Amino acid sequence: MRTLLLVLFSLVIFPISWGQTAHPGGFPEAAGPVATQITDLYNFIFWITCVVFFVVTIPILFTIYRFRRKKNPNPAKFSHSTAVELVWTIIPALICAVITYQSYNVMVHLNTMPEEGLTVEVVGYQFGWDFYYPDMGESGNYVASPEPTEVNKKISLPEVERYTKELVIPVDVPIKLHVTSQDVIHAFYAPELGMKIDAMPGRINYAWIQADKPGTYIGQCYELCGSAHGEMFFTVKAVSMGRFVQFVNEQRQEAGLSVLQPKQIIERLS
Ligand SMILES: [Cu+2]
Repeated sequence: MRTLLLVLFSLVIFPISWGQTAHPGGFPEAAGPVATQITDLYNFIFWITCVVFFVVTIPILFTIYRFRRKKNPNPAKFSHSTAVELVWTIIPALICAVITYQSYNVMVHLNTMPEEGLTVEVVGYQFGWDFYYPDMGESGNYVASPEPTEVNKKISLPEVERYTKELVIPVDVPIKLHVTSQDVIHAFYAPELGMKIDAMPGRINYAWIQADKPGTYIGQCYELCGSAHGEMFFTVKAVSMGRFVQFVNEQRQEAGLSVLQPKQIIERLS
């Protein structure tokens, strides 16, 4: 009996302590609404499965103990119970319906591109990323992320200095990603922002992200695409609107375009 209690106790403690860690379920801290919705949905389903686990396991263990052969040499011979069978069909069906409803809502939200926001064209290639801002340039004259000049300390190793291209975005603005590839299939993956989408040659995939607070978020290719796939990092840098305006104007000057007023840049975020 003491062993049984110990087993039950550890079964209870494990998921609770796991759920209370800094990164519940192993997810990185959500940095925007897309990631928050995914993490919340995951945790919601996780706790439902915990409850189901105990509701099923405890009666089974109790039954094994209570109706063991030693204490019950003459077993009951009945079979079937319409009431019980109805209960264990209807309740799981309801649980599945609730999970489906929640998942569907999140999926619709994630797959509906916002009307307003900043459009960014993401192009993957062997082995790196290009980020273009079509609305911030003039016809045929794109504004793009510059070549990296500084070592990315977050992902550098003592023996490897890594340079990553930065996708600079303003905070609290939905970013509409048009994702494609120049050569083979890659995948745009930014875990803290909750987005992973394939970059396919000859096709544009749509997705959106948003950052709630300024910060630097690591992204990487998530499709085995060749020899340097593991080095195909990028950085999403979320900055204040003031800093974003500055960035756009720097890149416009680089492209030989005129400087825009902050108001003009904000008007273009639609
Ligand atoms: Cu790749």
